[in-house]
Amino acid sequence: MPSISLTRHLIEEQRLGHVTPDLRLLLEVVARACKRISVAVGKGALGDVLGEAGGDEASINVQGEAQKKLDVISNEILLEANAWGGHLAACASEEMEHSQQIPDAFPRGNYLLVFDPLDGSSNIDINASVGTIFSVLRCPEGVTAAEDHHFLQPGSSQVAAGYCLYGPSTMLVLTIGHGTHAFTLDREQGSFVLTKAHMRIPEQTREFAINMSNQRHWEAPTQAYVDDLLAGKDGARGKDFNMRWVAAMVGDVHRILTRGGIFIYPWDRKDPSKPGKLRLMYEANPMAMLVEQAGGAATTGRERILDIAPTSLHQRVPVFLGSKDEVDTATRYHLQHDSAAA
Ligand code: AFP
Repeated sequence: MPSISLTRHLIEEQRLGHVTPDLRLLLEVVARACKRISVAVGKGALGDVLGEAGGDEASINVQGEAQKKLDVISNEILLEANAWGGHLAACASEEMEHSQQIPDAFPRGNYLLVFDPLDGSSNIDINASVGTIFSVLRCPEGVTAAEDHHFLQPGSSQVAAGYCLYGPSTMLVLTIGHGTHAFTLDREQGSFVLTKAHMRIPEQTREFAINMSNQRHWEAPTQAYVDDLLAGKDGARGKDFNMRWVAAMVGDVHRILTRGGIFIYPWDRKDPSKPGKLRLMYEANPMAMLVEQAGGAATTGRERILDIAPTSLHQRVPVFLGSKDEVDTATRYHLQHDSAAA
């Protein structure tokens, strides 16, 4: 069976009218950047890429989080690749306060790219999985100088979404709205090869992913839902559950796309001003598109993530995503709580 490269897959999708030449070439540029990030991540302690950025003075990003060297390196790789890529009007990143237009001197296109250049970067120094998450939107008609507010489109407007998982193997998982497909990096050839077409998430699951250390800070319906998972076959759910937590969204989502499960990062009162930890534009939205395209579901516990009208580039949302029936059950706990409280 001849292997199908990412390039061939995207050309076949273009022939089917599922992707424009410009978007195809943009996705190839992003994939090449992810290959370079994979090389940098793979160097580990041999590559002077570990630890905090900024030397003696900790470098704090717009999220108020200490930046890792690889956060900065990965961001630079994606910016540089797309400056000359020729298919972007502007890009935005977890690591940058504002979006960045493609300078006039560079070739420009009609798409907006928003990304988390290195998701799960607290895993870097312990050699655990990390990843890059990206989302592609159309630049609004007639806009020649895209600004932050042009990115504020609901997740249902995404034309493509994907992640690259830097784990034991490097895998690119991508959707352009016609299924979710996985490609594995063939390091000898230097190309991504299709290894799983049309990923499907089982509708039911016995596996959940959540950071249990925050339990005392969750709101009542989240507590009730997780308590019932923990009660197992002796409780309301009548079956036992297992738990996993990678602490890198890309790793947890990839497991769910591979074998099912539910991933939860709920609202908690540790910082009541924040409606959740995960960011809508470059974590929740792209992952929600990938999961829905694989037959799963993604909500805030109350509403479909892809329907949210964004209000700011770095806004945060609660996230419940994965096996459709389980996400529906978790969402029902929250909606029933609200209607009882009303
Ligand atoms: P970092 O990029 O700061 O490691 O955060 C990763 C993340 O945004 C997401 O990828 C994980 O699912 C989640 O945070 C892990 O959060 P905890 O540190 O609370 O486990």
